[in-house]
Formats: sequence, C-alpha cells, structure tokens
Amino acid sequence: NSKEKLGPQINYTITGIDAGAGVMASTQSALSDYKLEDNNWQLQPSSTSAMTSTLDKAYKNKQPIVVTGWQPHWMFKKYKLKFLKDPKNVYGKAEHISTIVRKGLKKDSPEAYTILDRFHWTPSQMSDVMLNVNDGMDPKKAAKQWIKKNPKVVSQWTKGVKKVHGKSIKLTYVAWDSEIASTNVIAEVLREQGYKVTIQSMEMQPVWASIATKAADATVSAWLPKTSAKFYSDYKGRFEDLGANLNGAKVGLAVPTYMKNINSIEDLKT
Ligand code: PBE
Repeated sequence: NSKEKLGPQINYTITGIDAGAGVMASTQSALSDYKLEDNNWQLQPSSTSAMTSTLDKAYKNKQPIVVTGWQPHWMFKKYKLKFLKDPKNVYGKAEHISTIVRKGLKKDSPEAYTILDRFHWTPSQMSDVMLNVNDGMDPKKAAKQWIKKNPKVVSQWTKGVKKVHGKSIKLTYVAWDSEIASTNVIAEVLREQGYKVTIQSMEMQPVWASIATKAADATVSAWLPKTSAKFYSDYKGRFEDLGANLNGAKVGLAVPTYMKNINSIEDLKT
C-alpha cells in the first residue's frame, strides 16, 4: 500500500552489505546527514549475497526494500532498480575504479606495469563477466572466455609489450562481484603474457596495506573518489595511482522501481 508510510513497513531498515565496505560508511553518513537516525532508521550489515537474496525475496513479492546499491553490478540487470536521489551528495556523483600499484613496480616489472597502466574497460564489459560468474561459471573460466571474445580490447593493453618467462606478480582484491571479474580478467591477461600470477582476496584495508608495504604488486579494485577515500588518504605517498580502469561507476541507496513514491533519500523520512 503506497499510502502507508515506508519506515514501519520495513522496520526502518536499510539492507546493507559487509561492514567494511565504503558504501556502508557512506550510508552511515547519510543516516546522520539526512537526519534519518532521528526517525529510527538503521543500517543492517550483512554480506553482498545476503543483501541480494533479501532483495530477491522482496522483489518477487513486490514488497518495499531499501538496499545499499552500486553499479556495475548484475543486480541492476536482474531487477528494475533505481538509485535514490542524493541532494546532499553524500555518495558523490560518479565513481571510477582505479588501478593502484606498489612503488617500484615500474622498475621491477615494466611489462606488467604497462599492461596494468593501460587496463581500461567499460561497465558493460565488466558486467558480461559478472553475469557469467553469477550464473555459476568459474571466474577464471569467465575471464578466459571474455578475453577470447574481446581480442581487440585486450590487444590495446598488451600491444608491443614483451613476453616474460615465469616472473611473479601478486594482485590483491576484495571479493566483490565487480572485483572478482576485473581481477580475474587482468590476471589471465598477465598469465598470457608469461607471468606467474597469484591473486588473493582480502578486506579493503589489508588490500591497501598490501600495496603500501609491497607485500603485493597491484590491485584493480580501488573505488574512488568516495568509496575508498579513507584508505587513499591513510596510505597516501605509499602507492602509485595508475588512474581509472573503469569510469561510470556509481554508489548509493537503491530501491525497486515499483516503489513509485520513493525517489530521494529525503523521501525515507515521509
Ligand atoms: N562496493 C563495490 C564497494 C566497492 C565496490 C560498492 C560494494 C564498497 O562499497 O566499498
């Protein structure tokens, strides 16, 4: 019933993901900046998979739900969702995903450095890999398949770069669907170049620490300027930012489009 207030229908609860995620920190700021806490609104931490399964259930029953959302993600392909307007600009307008490498990589591994520096793709290309993984395909296989289907894109990254023979490189990432896709693709590209690649997933803070301490060589999972802002400033001067590998990302609160009266974060109060 759209005339009923939203808050009581969903227990004043925003369905979130893992507590360490940037979107969770931004949502905490939103709760206070929009004075939603005063109305008992709260953010429920869970995990991406718990969030998407809660969303799936609500969606099937056309029940209201508010989730922490981001793009690129298959949830926007599978469900009709809209971002809530954010007039106070808590989540930032647009995000990009940056490639961050350790200091000295250029000198030690110029071939990998060049490929990582050139690595750039679109949200729709990333979504192709993500959707296959979400359908149950092994991420490594999904990456290989994508590379095979997109030789022109890949050759823009690898053109003229010398092959290496068994040199090691280590990539760290957070196991979000988007980063599972990007990390596996760049890892396969580096393997085809002759690298012995290890990839390791961890929380966001250790990812940044691994690059700063040179325990790892690179990560392609830095959502900026807002989502990873804290780590970007904490570790400033101890990494090299190779710039965006993907533009047009976005983070915010999302609801199904059937929630016609809820279009802005401000509307949660009414
Ligand atoms: N995410 C996906 C991450 C970055 C990538 C939006 C869940 C976060 O909030 O930290």
